[in-house]
Order: sequence, then C-alpha cells, then structure tokens
Amino acid sequence: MNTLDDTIAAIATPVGVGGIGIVRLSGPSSLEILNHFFSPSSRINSLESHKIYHGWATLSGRRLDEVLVSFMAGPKSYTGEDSVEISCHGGRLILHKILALAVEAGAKLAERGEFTRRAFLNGKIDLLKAEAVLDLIQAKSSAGLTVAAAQLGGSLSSRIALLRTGALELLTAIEAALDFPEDIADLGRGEADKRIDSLLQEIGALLASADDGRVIREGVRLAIVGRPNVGKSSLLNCLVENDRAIVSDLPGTTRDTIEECVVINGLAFVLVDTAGLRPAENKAEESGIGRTMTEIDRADMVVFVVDASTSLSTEDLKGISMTNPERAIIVMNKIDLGVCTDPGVGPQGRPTFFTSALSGAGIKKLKDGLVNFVLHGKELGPLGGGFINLRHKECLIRAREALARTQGALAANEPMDLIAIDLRHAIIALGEISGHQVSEEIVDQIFEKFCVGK
Ligand SMILES: Nc1nc2c(ncn2[C@@H]2O[C@H](COP(=O)(O)OP(=O)(O)OP(=O)(O)O)[C@@H](O)[C@H]2O)c(=O)[nH]1
Ligand SMILES: [Mg+2]
Repeated sequence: MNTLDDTIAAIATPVGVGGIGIVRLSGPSSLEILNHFFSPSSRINSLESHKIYHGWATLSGRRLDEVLVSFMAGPKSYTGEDSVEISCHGGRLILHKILALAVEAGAKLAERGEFTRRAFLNGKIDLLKAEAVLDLIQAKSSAGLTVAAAQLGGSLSSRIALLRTGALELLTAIEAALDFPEDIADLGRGEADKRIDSLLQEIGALLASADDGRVIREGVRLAIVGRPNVGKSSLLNCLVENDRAIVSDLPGTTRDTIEECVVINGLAFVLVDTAGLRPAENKAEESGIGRTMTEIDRADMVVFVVDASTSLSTEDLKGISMTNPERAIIVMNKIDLGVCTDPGVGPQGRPTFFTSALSGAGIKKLKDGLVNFVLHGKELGPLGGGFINLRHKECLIRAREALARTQGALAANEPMDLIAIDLRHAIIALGEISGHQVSEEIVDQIFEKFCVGK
C-alpha cells in the first residue's frame, strides 16, 4: 500500500494502440522524477505550473519518444498534489517504457483509483463526487451521463451537506441547552421536533429517488413476457434493431432468457426475452417458465405481449394479472393481421400499445411510451437533482431511524443528553455519505471499482 509521501505513476489511457497515450504522476517527487528522463526541446531552468512543454523521453541519453509534458503544482491539480502528465504516442510498448522510466526514477505503481482516492484524501472532492467520477466513466446512456455530471458538479453533495448541517445545528443547540440549562427555552422541544420533521422530509425525498437513480445508472431491466408465439422475440429484435433472438412460427422457441442492452431515447435498457407462458410439457419447458416467473419479479418493468389478431385468452388475462400494475404495460402485437380487441381500452385498464414486430408499425410509439413510463413523464434534462445509490440509501435509512428515535425521545420528554446521542448517530450516518466520517473499509470498497490510472 502506497502512502501519501510516495509519488505514484500509472498509464492513464486505455492499453492498446491509440493516437496518444498518457502516463501520469502524482506526489511530492513528481517533478524530480520527471527530470530524470525528460529532456525539453528548448532550454528552461524549471517547469512552470500549468504550462505544456515539448521534448523527449530519454533512456540513458537515447530518445525514446517525442512527448508533451505538463506539470500541475498542488493544490491546483486533480489530486491536490504536485502532478505531471506525459503525453506520448499511444503505443502499448512506449507507454510501458515511459512508466518503467518513472518507476526507475522512484515512482511507485499506482493502485486502482489511487489518483481519485488522493483527490478525496486531500479534500479536493468528497466521496459523492468520487463516486460520480466512476459513474461518469461507466455511464451507459446520456441519462446516466447527465446524472453523473450533475453529481460531479455537487448536486448531491450540497443536498447531503445541507442535511448534515441542519442536524449539526440542532445538536449544537441541544448541547448549548445542556451546558446552560437556564437557556433551555432557546430551543423548545417543539422547535426541535419541527426541525427534525423537515430533515426527515428531505431524507424521504432522497430515498424516493433511489430506484430512479439505479435505473438510470444501470439501465431499466425490462422483461418481455407473454404466451408462446405472440412475438416476444420478434419485439426484442425490433427494439434492439438487430436479429438477436431466434424467431420461429413454432410456439416454445425461446426456452431460456436472453438479455440485450439498448439505449432508447437516451435511457439504457436491459431487455430480457423470456420463454412463453404455458402449461409446461416437459422439464426443460418447466424450468424455462420458472425463469420467466423469476424475471417478472426481478424486472423493473414488464412488457406483456399478446396477439392482437386473436381475442384475449384466459391465459393472457391470467398472465397479465400476475404482473404489478405499476410496473407493467401491454403490447398488442401482430396488428398487421388485424385487431380483435377494442383498441380504446387495454385489458384490465393497463397502458396499452399496438405494434407489428413484422412491419415495425407502432414501435416508435412503444419506445417513447417505455421511456415515459420509466421517467414518469419527466424530461431527461432536469435529472440533475441528484439520485442516490445503494450505499447512500443504506446510510440515509440509518439516519432516518436515528432521527425517528430522536423524535421519539423528544416526545417522551427524555433528558436532552439522551436525545443528543440519537442525533449524533444521525449525523454520523450522514457524514458517511459524503465521506466526512467514513471507515477505511468503505473507502477501499469504493476505489476498488476504479481502474488503475484514474
Ligand atoms: N404477422 C406478424 N407476425 C409476427 C409478428 N411478430 C412476430 N410474428 C411471427 O410470429 C411468430 C412467432 O414469433 P416469435 O418472435 O418467435 O414469438 P415468441 O413470442 O418469441 O415465441 P416463443 O419464443 O415461442 O414463446 C414468428 O413466425 C414471427 O415471424 C407481427 O407483428 N406480425
Ligand atoms: Mg421467443
């Protein structure tokens, strides 16, 4: 494990051939290490911060590659430390040779996410922003990017900071009342209760966004379900614009679930094609149908496909009733063969779309409908409000519980010092989200997900 006294080095660009490649250094000896192997093309005494210099990376006086070098003196750098970036030609071998030169001159190889970890340890960013960096790199859709960029800009940090400050101010007031009991009237129990109410309200709003956040980051898991032969696999192929799933006129073609990722109107979806629902005739079918049932439960959203050209069967209706009305829509497929059901009202009052996976009719409308359904009609633009992830959710739930206990203690007229204990727990939980008070283990878990060089 490197310490902050070490100067770390890594290749920051993807390994492989590219236009340019970047080796980066961070730590107190960055400049000294660079001077071991960089010979600038014009005579200079020393490198000035935030300027770019042209020259050569050399090994025992021999030129290895023509490079551009920049030096960022701390704290005005990504990590908050003295940092150097060496842009060379993007060959695998040349990048490794330059990295080896840096190591030879005293640099330590950086661990996963160590540059960003240093930015966190040096107070350049909080944990929420560090996590946003990862989300930004891994974004699968423009919605994911929008959310990550807003979080990196501090949208979530400021909401969490406001919550924590609110709880801290309350604690200070309670502690003052403890020290100077005669001033207890300064903060009535009713006032404390009111302040906790508003904290709880904001926590509730953040928690309500947890599912949306996950869906936007990771993609909406959408299961395509229905009786055999209604065109589920054809519909998946239509949505991904690719012949991914096998289609045939034999019912029972799809035996196992198939997953395919697609971005629709800027939102990522994981489409899951499933085995048709029907009484199983053998073991293979039985397990296929079992998996379909699991998918219905697991998916964020279910598209229940029926054949529009025939009247709805009791099996269709039974299948539809198995799905959660808040998470399922109905697609009447094969409209090119005629529509047998009243197009005005969907079965059981569910949102209904009419398509032909064969001609492509209605697919655009279905795509818009899917996105609308997930975003509840909201636009992608204002998604910047901040969406929490699973780690934040767990901390917020703990904070909420501690605040509820605080309120309970207030109502029960417990002594102020007992009330303060619960409130402190809430503050600790909130501090974990931003990284004000966080264990090394959690920090390790977060940065483990990064790549080397970030
Ligand atoms: N006319 C017409 N035929 C369609 C349409 N969609 C699918 N089909 C045909 O219906 C048959 C079944 O399509 P699949 O996509 O394999 O149906 P499935 O629901 O996946 O069937 P299983 O996997 O067996 O449950 C194929 O012959 C398709 O070409 C449509 O919109 N119109
Ligand atoms: Mg199929």
